Amino acid sequence: MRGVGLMLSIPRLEIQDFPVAQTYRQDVVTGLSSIPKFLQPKYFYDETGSRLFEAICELPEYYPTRTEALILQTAAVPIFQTTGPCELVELGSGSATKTTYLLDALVQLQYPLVYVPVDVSPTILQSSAERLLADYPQLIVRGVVADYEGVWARLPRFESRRLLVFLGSTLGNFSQAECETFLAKIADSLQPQDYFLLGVDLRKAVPLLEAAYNDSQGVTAAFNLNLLARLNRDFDGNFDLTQFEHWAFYNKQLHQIEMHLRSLCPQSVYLSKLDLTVEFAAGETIHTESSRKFDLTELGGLLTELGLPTVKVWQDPQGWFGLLLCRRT
Ligand code: AVJ
Repeated sequence: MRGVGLMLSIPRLEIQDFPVAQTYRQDVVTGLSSIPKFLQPKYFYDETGSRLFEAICELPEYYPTRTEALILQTAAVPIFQTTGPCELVELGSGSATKTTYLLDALVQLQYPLVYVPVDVSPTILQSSAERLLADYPQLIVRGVVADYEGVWARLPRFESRRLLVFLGSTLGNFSQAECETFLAKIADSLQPQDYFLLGVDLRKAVPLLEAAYNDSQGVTAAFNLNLLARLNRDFDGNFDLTQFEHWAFYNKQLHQIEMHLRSLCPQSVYLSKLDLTVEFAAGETIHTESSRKFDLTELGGLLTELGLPTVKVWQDPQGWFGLLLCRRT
């Protein structure tokens, strides 16, 4: 037998499973039966889709990931000098590549390292956590498998203060109304004196925006079309991927990139496991994603209204991307 209880140790990794809403079937039926047709962007991220998204982040035309990383390098230490010691909760942590800038800052300031990644993919969560644990010997990870739709509001707390992080301009996938609801839920889930760190893509010259979603190597097109391959696989469908094309453009009125899949001919598609027939006219589209681009003043106003006033904002020198540190009042 070992000593008398003095060796008690805490496991460095725990992953908790919150049930993810099972609405995939219904969402597909609803979207493909609507006029105009649409599918929710969260369904891009099967294994191939997640891999293609990582490839998008490395594209020369896709500036957001690299620009946000650059900002984080400068901002990380000042962020924690503002917040003081706190636990780090990240929504949609994914590969957690950018998280290392934040963890490095915690190390540098000699603060405790408690990281709570929240992601829908248990495999990505597990592998990114293991990599971080190997790189940061003082780190404790309490991962949660969940989607963004509210379960994270009930996360157990490990430190008295929390920094909730939502990076990569994922907020841009929400409509204005959804965005307000989501941010209100975030404000609601935080306690006074907690902090919220938000990374958002900003409005800029249209050619730059459109190039980021129409890359010359066709990776974004493959990412978009993969959604049809996924539906074929999951619902035994017969989408002919050569009869659809990727279409992305900037909608100036709504300040958003829109991605669609456009039918090249009149055609009929059958998804056997849904017993669903979908008719397409030539040129008809499925709207697969909106990626809104933000105005910092406008967004700051909304955050303040919701009880999350901005305490500091960082941007890259070109003003392409913004990082907002907000404090729960
Ligand atoms: C992960 C939603 C921020 O909107 O730029 C990249 C997804 N889609 N290229 C974005 C995406 C096409 C990305 N977000």
